Amino acid sequence: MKPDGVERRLIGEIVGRLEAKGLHVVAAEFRTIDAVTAERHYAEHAGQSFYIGLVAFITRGPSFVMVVEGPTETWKVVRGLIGATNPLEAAPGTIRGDLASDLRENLVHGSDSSESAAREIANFFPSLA
Ligand code: FUP
Repeated sequence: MKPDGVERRLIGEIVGRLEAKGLHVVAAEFRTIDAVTAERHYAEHAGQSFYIGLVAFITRGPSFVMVVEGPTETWKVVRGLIGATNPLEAAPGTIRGDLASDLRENLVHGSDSSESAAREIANFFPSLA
């Protein structure tokens, strides 16, 4: 969960949606993401016009970083709950569709494949990798 989610007091709402779906939070920390971790996480976007603003946003205050587990293809289940990247295109019923309206400040990140999940868990929770 990104800093906007924490600032807007949506930790309970968003974790509640993950848990209601049957997923388990197996690691979590309230943490201000440092620039090195943020730049590693968003390396694929380096050079894009929105990159500097994105890194500034994600490091501006505490995030609620989590690892969640489910029976199978958890990354896909989480992406379904989150909705489309652009909240204006996210379906009602999804986290972004219901709760967000800004492309940058879209509340949550979710890994987009099991390979990304492994890489991102190693970046944010090296002790679990
Ligand atoms: P997602 O996989 O949904 O997290 O989205 P992307 O990896 O494509 O983009 C990462 C983040 O960059 C998005 F959550 C929002 C932000 N972004 C912008 O701010 N502007 C853009 O034009 C595209 C993405």
